[in-house]
Amino acid sequence: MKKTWGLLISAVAISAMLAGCGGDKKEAAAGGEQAPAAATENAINIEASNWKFNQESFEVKAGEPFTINFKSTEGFHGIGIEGLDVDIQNEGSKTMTIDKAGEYKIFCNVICGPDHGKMIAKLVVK
Ligand SMILES: [Cu+2]
Repeated sequence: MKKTWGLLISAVAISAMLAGCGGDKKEAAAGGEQAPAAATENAINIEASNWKFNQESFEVKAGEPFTINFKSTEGFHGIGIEGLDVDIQNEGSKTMTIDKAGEYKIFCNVICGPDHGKMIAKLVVK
């Protein structure tokens, strides 16, 4: 009898774990930019200060929706990404899917000061 209980409890625990991480995969197939930010599991957090971004490169997966969360933590900055429709100033989010792997240049799109030109990072799509 004790063994049965043990099995039952672990079965319940396992199914709870599976339920926990199985959700929301349907969104991925749709692609596009309409999905609300909360629907994506993948997010990159880009922060800008005088005069740099918080990371030199950011990585996302090709064909999977992701959300860019951008924030200026010091000064007033923005981001654009070469070849992509990204244009955020000061603070904001954008959800998108990039199908083509490659490297995209992230730059500050606000003339923010003397070292504005140094505000460059990379978006690596794998
Ligand atoms: Cu700038």
